Amino acid sequence: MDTRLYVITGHAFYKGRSLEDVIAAAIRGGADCIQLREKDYTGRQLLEAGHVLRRLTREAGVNLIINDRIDVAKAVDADGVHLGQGDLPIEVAREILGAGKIVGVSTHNVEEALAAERAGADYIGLGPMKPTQTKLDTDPVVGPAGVLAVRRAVQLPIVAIGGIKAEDTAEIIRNGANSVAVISAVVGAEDVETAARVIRGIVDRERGNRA
Ligand code: TZP
Ligand code: MG
Repeated sequence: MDTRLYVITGHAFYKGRSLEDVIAAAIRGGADCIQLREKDYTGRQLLEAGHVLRRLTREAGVNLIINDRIDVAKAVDADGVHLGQGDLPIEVAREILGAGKIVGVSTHNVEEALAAERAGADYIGLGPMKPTQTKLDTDPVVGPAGVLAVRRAVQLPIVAIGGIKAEDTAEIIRNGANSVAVISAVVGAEDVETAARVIRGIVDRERGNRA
């Protein structure tokens, strides 16, 4: 599951714009994976948003991942799910979703990264890179230095997350992350498309520079 700019939904940041407008702009700017994550949505609201995102992502040929909810992922025929440390285990998600689906896991250190790899995850989220107002219950900061340690330990694609802005991106990619995942820096931007394009450009440049 190679991705370069992984954009996660966050309706609180939309400034009155629609989900469809915000995510379509992010995709035009270079988002190549979209995750539906709305902690305060009902199942019904997630399903509705999931259908909108499935249409947009399918048209654009980008992956759609659903956070936490394997049932919603199955219902909208998403490309996969993203699981936290407390969510259902990877093998259960695979059993429910069937073959060929993407399963990502949130990790916060080398031990969790190794466990996710052993359990057969397709990629790991790693964070937070910085403190963030978007997820206040967040774990201790891993930081860009933590990416180096995890990169040495696992082969899996690393998607860095948490408080990432354009100016943080180069160091994170240089330290071995494949991709950055962002909420506020893209979906909360005045110009969503440009914000995505700037971050995507940095990822492309730094990955191109990688030995
Ligand atoms: N997981 C760890 S930090 C975070 C999540 C979902 C929030 C990321 O949001 P932002 O606005 O990019 O800091
Ligand atoms: Mg979760």
